[in-house]
Amino acid sequence: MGFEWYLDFVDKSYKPSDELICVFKVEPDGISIEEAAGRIASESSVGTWTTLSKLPERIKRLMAKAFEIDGNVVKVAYPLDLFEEGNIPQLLSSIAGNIFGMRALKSLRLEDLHFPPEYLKHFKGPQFGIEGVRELLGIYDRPLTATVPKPKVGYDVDEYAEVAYEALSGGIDILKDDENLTSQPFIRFEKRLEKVMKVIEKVEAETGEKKTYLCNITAETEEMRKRAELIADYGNEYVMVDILTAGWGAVQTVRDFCEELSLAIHAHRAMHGAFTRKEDHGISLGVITKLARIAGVDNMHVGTGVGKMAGEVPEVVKLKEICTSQCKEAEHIKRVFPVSSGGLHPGLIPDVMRLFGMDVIIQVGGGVHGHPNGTKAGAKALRDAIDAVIEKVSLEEKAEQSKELKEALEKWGYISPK
Ligand code: CAP
Ligand code: MG
Repeated sequence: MGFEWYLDFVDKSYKPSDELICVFKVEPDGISIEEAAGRIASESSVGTWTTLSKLPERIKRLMAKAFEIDGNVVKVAYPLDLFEEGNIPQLLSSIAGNIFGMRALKSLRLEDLHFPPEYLKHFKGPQFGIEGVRELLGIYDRPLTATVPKPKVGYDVDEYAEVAYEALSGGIDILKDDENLTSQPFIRFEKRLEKVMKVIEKVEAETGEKKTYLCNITAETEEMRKRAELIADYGNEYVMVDILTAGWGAVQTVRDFCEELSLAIHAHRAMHGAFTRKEDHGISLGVITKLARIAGVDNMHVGTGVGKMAGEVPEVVKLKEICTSQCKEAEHIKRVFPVSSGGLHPGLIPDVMRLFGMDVIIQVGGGVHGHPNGTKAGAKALRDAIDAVIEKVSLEEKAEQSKELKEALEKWGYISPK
């Protein structure tokens, strides 16, 4: 129609240079794939549905270009001046905003994005990264272990501290709050932090092992700052944030004040399933994980491939690579510790370590606290399963010298829970 100009945003001969590249999977609704590609590039850069009475030459240079169309996969190049330096919310308002709601598209998925060095230089990336976290904990030659007290919410402070003591004295390195545990009436944040830090002090004195606490500060940003300051006052190493429910702007604020406080950031990705699971519509976990890394988290959940949460092995491997590969476009962006969590128990540890190797934080909640002989036995069973893999012996063989591992295998065997 005379007033449309979407095809002005399509140029298959265009060769991008130093631009942000997005890869979309799109199903048009009654229009050609070229017109759909033009709509995506237009609405996510400078355009709208109709030609305009005024369009200065210099603004034409800000037009995004759909430069590659392969089946229903469209690649779009974005001039960097479209984006405010270091601003993740604004980036997503552009490349993941209105375009998801366009009637001309039946479905749209942002599959991947590639940042040029000029864009990445404005982001801090992780403060500590894998090497820094290992230094914080003094653990270099094995995966780190974490556990979330279960039931995930409900314990009061004393009950929580008791479970923490059992888990940490049983050999777990890291205690982690669950994603929906913050400061409920029966377990206020300040009290829980105080008690858990006392437990950590006690266990470190008793075992000589370093322990730490992924303390969930998720809340409004000013409140998160207060909670982080309290955590730093107690000498803990970490905060935990539910990055998607808190929001990307909040994550960037947390990164800033955690720099002042020298606190590492554990990123939980609760809510991602609302828009990552459908193959044809939404945003991929690869995009989420790349954003988390440039925003500067130190740990990031990436799935198990074998546990209760969705996410098959190839996806888990891809997400692990996004966390652990060197960032060649920006050397300063450190590597992120991948966290494997969700339905794990000792019987699945060989699978997890085959997937991840040593650079992984293995989080086991139910698989520790559901042990027939309680949390402490569950912690030891987990550590013994990891030792079995490192010693290159089977779990059954290891279980001959580990009652706790034997009992875990008797209860769960090698099941992959749903
Ligand atoms: C795992 C967990 C984690 C999930 C999150 C839970 O507990 O604490 O939040 O792993 O999923 O609440 O389910 P269990 P993901 O060890 O008892 O399963 O790691 O995929 O983001
Ligand atoms: Mg959880």
